[in-house]
Amino acid sequence: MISLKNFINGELVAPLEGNYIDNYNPSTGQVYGKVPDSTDRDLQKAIEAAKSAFPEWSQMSIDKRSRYLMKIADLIEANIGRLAEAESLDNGKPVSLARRVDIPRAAANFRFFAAAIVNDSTESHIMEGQAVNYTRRAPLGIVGCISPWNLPLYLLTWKIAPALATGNCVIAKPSEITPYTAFLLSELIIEAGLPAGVLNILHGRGAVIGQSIVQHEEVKAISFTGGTETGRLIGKLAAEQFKKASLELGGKNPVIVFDDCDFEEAITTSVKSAFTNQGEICLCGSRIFVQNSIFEKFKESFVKQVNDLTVGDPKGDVNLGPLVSDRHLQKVEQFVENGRSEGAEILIGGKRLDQEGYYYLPTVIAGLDEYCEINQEEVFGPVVTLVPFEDEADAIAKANSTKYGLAAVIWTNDLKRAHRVAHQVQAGIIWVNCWMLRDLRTPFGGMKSSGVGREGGNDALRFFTEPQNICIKL
Ligand code: TXE
Repeated sequence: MISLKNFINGELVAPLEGNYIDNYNPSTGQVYGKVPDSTDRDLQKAIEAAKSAFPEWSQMSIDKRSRYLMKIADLIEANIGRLAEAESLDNGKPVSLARRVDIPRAAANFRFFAAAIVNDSTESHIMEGQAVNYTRRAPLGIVGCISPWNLPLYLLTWKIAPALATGNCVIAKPSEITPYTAFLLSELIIEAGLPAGVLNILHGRGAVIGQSIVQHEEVKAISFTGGTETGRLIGKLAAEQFKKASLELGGKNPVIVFDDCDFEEAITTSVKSAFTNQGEICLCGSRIFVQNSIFEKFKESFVKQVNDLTVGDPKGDVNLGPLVSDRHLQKVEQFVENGRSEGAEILIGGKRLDQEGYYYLPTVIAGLDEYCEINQEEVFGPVVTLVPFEDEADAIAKANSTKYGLAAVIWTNDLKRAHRVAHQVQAGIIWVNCWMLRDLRTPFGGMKSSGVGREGGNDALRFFTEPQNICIKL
């Protein structure tokens, strides 16, 4: 049994009330570990530690702060294998995917923001003959970083790294469903010699310790990634205290396939964009709109490729592992059942794997319009729908028909059309003829109910600092 600890003031400590939550292995459905069920008492300790660490950390030279982050990146890279196995054990994703994507990206996050802060600059505005204004960007103080279970270390570090780089002290709360890599990160942070109290990691339930972090008056900003309803609540609670909040929420991303696209590439990439990480990525393309003229051909080729995907033990050579939890499996299953009663044609999948663990087969659905539940709500699993469209205007209307607006993919070789459509699709991130190509300097985040705020390079540096204008009379 693996028993995790909180990371407070540079030390790994048990929760003060002594309570734990069970941690399940999704590939067996068995409990494999215990997660601290932290309370306000633990939070108070973390706040005190962060408060006393802040003066030194915030005034440290940027170069020195950057070196700490670089060191953490190096240690993550040196432990890729161990971290990838831990991430798979918690989340169910194939170990190979965690090794290739999640863990290297966590290291890249630290490295990116270590470099970004060294290269950052602030503005000055000159009033000729009268005055010079310059902008100072001050860290906020103590900030809260709350992350979800789908890309556990990758998303946690995407928040922690810019917060630390800009001189803040952090109280982080990973998802209680996938806490193991955050715990291993705290061990690496000790090895990196980060000053005590600069980063504190509290484990536990969202509605308990997560909400306490959001509401604590010493916490000046919240960076959150998770479900839209949780984000709505956090946004409200933060607003009551005039706290900054960056909310990265759900998506129901359209993939628009025009008949002039590179057909094979569109198929192969659309299979990836639908089923990578069991479809549990906010950027997954879960609604595929295909132009009428190629709909039948696309359907046939797509299903054929999905049929080749392997599902099974995430330690093996598989494309998909189990879903993250029993609760999530039931939720995905319910969406498909509701779809069936709305007249869905299940082209492939549509059921669990008949074995222990939370496995669900990659599922392709046709025969439903854009307004049915499964095309409106975030399923967040290995379920994709195929819907035909007539022309450009029809594709855009269908793509924009949900409350979400995170990402979209457009497949076409017509340059003008690509721009035209991209400018009309309501999504914060648009990929043309590709998916998931990420440049960490670019704005990252969604429109509509997919959230507020952007977490790309400069946006993150701005979020975690407060501008102060200093005007000097000449
Ligand atoms: O996420 P929650 P859940 C979507 C996806 C999924 C749904 C619900 O559709 O099915 O959200 O997932 C913490 N105050 N996404 O319920 O609850 C929680 O402990 C403060 C999309 O697992 O939003 C965890 O650390 N914190 C998504 C984090 O919030 C609270 C990724 C996310 O959990 C809290 C994951 C509270 N009141 C799910 N309640 C994406 N955008 O990538 C919970 N938390």
